[in-house]
Order: sequence, then structure tokens, then C-alpha cells
Amino acid sequence: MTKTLPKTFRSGYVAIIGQPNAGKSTLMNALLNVKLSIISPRPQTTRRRVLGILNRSNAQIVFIDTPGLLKPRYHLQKKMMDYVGLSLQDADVLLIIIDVSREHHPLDIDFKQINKQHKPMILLLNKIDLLSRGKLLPLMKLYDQFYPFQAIIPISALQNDGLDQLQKELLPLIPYGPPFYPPDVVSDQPERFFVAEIIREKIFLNFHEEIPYSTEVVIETYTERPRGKDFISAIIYVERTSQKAILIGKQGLALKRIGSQARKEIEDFLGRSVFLELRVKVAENWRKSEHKLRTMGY
Ligand SMILES: Nc1nc2c(ncn2[C@@H]2O[C@H](COP(=O)(O)OP(=O)(O)O)[C@@H](O)[C@H]2O)c(=O)[nH]1
Ligand SMILES: [Mg+2]
Repeated sequence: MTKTLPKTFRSGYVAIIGQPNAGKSTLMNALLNVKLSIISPRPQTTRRRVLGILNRSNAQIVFIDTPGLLKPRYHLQKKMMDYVGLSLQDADVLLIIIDVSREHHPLDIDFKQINKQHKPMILLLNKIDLLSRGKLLPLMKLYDQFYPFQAIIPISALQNDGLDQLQKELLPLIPYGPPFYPPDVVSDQPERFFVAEIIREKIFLNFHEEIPYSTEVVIETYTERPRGKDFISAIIYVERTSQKAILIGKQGLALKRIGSQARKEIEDFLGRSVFLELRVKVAENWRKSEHKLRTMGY
């Protein structure tokens, strides 16, 4: 049974593009008002594209959260940049997000190069909560010289500031058309994807240096049990034996901490209780191996 939609219904894809740590994932979560994309203070937390679907009475806007722009140094990073490329192709509108609390190098991002297909592009100056007032206007003028943006909008994704204006500017740029997804879904990824992402986030938050980057999480078993807790078994892959020891920790305490933090958040996300089992395995140099990456779904 399909309800007739108004002719003015809009539906389209909006890619969120920017450098590592600019606040792309924070922005998508804020726009959707749900935590879909994992966030950490470290760059390169997001490795794949994550769709977030915003359903409104007059539009369906599908946001694409992407990995941060970088020059790939190993195969995983190349894959990450392939996801950015695909997102650029799929998008109807591009949101370029910049962290204004860093030093500004407008030419770090080649706007024309990014937007080869001449799509409508909005520039978001993010983290204005960290910027002194007088600095904003000169910055907006500066970026205005570099590209004919549809709009330049100062925002704070963290504090939900400027997001109404963003939606107002964005809506008219979305093409007319029927929705791509049913109105009750928020993403195209299955639950197990988000479960793996939550575990990965806890690893990013609890470990330093190379460990988070050397880690991948694969869900091995995911059994829903209508009477009793769901059973989820995940494998945490690291690149070396020494990393395995660090991840497990003395008497398994480090791994236990990851497990309990992740389980709580998984339960919030799924809205039901789960039994979470974590195991650590070594997959030597998986980030550089095309074959291993493929088995991990990249
Ligand atoms: N102060 C401040 N911090 C922010 C804002 N947006 C994001 N952050 C922080 O910046 C870091 C990176 O955010 P994330 O969304 O993971 O960036 P991404 O790599 O572009 O996806 C996290 O520590 C966020 O809490 C903002 O508007 N203000
Ligand atoms: Mg991210």
C-alpha cells in the first residue's frame, strides 16, 4: 500500500566531506539526532561510508558520512579514499566541512578538484564554539574567494548550532522525487555493522598510538534469541602478537573494559540485552593486504 506523495517531495543524497577530525561524523549524528557514526578525538576513525537517513514530511535526505580526506599510505587508506570517491559520485549535494579551530589552510582542500561534476556545494565552518567572535567574518570572506559555494554556514556540530540554517539551505538543493528508503529505516547498514563499529570506537577511545589503527572488528556470530539475550561473538584483529598482548592486558582486564563499555552501548543502540564475547586474533599486516581487506569486507 503506497501513500501518494506530494509532487513537491524531495529525495537525495548528501555527502559530508572533509579532512580527518573536522567533525563529519558528529555532524551526521547531530542532523539525525541519533548516534550512528562512531566518533573519537583521533583522526581516521571512520573507515567506510555510513548512510544516515533523515525522514521529513516533505523530504528524505540521505547523508553519507565519509572517511577524512588524506593521501593514502597503505591499502586500507586507499580503500577509504575509494569510499570518498564513490560518495562524491552518488551525491546530489556536497557538504564540505572544515574545522575552524585548526590553522587555516584553505588550499589544503582543492574545492574544484573535489567537485569535478559541479554539484551544489555548501561550506560548513565547524567548531565555531572554539573560535573567538571576531575571527569568523574574515574567515567566511576568505573562503568565499576560493569557490562559489551555494552557502557558507558557521556551525557547531557538537552544540547543535547552525544546523537549522543548514537544513534550510540544503532542502531546496535536493531534487524532487520519491524516497529511496522506507520511512522507518535510519541506515542501509545491518545492525551487526553498528555493533562492530561500537566495539571499534571503544578501542579508539581506550588505546593509543598504532593500536586503534591496527585493529579491525569482525562479527563472527550474531544470534538473536527471542527468549533471552542475543549472542554476539566478535573477533578483534590486530597486526602483531605484541599488540594482542596489549589489547588483552594484564589478566584480561583491558579487553574486559572494552567489552563492558561496548556492551552497554550496544544494548542502548539495539534496545535489548546482549551477551558479548570478544576474542583477539593476529592477522599480520592486514591493512596492507588486499586479500585480507577483502575478507574483512573492504
Ligand atoms: N568543540 C567542538 N568539537 C567538535 C565539534 N564537532 C566535532 N568535534 C570533535 O572533533 C572530534 C572529531 O569528530 P568526528 O566527528 O569524529 O570527526 P570526523 O573525523 O570528521 O568524523 C571529536 O572529538 C568531536 O567531539 C564542534 O562543533 N565543536
Ligand atoms: Mg568520522
